[in-house]
Amino acid sequence: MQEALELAAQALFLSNPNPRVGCVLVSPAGEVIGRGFTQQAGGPHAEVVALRDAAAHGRDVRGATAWVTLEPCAHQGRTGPCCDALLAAGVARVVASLADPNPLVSGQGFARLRAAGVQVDVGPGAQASRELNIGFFSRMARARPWVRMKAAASLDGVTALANGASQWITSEPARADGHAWRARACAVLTGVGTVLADDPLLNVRGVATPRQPHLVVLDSQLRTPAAARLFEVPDRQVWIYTANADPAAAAALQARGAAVTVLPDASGSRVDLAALLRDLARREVNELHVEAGHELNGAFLRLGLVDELLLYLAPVLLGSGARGLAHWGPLAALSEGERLTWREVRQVGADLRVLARVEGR
Ligand code: AOF
Ligand code: ZN
Repeated sequence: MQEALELAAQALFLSNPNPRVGCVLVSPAGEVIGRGFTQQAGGPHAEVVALRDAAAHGRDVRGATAWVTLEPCAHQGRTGPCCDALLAAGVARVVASLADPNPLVSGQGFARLRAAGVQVDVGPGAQASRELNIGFFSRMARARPWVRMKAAASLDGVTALANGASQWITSEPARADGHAWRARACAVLTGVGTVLADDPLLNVRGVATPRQPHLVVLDSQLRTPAAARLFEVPDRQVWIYTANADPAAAAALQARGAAVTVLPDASGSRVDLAALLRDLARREVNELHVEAGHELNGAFLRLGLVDELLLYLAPVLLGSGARGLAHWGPLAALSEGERLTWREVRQVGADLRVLARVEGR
């Protein structure tokens, strides 16, 4: 199962919005006879890739055990059911890390295999498989993406000077690492303030990836310039969410290829962030990578919509009068703070990378 998990990790940038799944086929004699991991959406699943691998080498799969990091699917989606492929090949036993949370599949894959006389065992590698697919599980179980907020700050938590200057607080290795985190996300999200201030591309650069994450821009008044550079990135969609229902304002952005969605909150002047996350789940966003300024970061935190923080801390102090990571106070008591648990702290180049998860997620 360890090898199946390593295969699954190879689908990290590839299989979105499909879960990252790995499969190892082992003969009755104990030899590995096929390996596979999930391909691009619409392409074959891990089990089918492993079966094809075995067939390509002329290896007999009858009586084999399939070690797979997720329940084999039983439904007809973009591809045919993996259960049927495993049964047709004569697999005798399936060991799966955990059940597929997709309601189209959940439990039915195991049931179909057992009904056909296949021995099914569930559990090994469950935690690692779930972590690898944290966004997929979030979308299936909560109907919203896993929200990872990325920021770069000084050691004293400053993300920009009072005059807005923020490029570049952290060093090149930390920025490159940030691109790898973008690459695994289904979508990157930012605010119109960042678009106007930096004219960013917000795509993946310097990391080999077969696909680009889509881009979400929160723009309550539709101030995104039609000439913004973000429209020049090929092979991704741009989704603009707004509270401005003026069709003429939307038309110029639609002409640049963006999809414009009007989703006001109760005040009517801002985007409803909870509804936004529901809509992104509908668009099959598993992991949402938020790279925004302190206002939008604060709005997400205030509403309890952040799951995880990815923070790069540079060895510099930038002092007061500067902007923090998120603007969402002032709090009346320490107990009102958002509590986190450390996931990982490591050095990346000259900077520290801190992964912290909101308590209870
Ligand atoms: C598997 N093995 O490697 C993966 C599975 O539209 P489709 O046909 O590609 O099906 C997508 C669904 O299949 C996805 O939502 C999830 O439930 C399951 N993913 N299943 O047997 C795999 N990636
Ligand atoms: Zn499948």
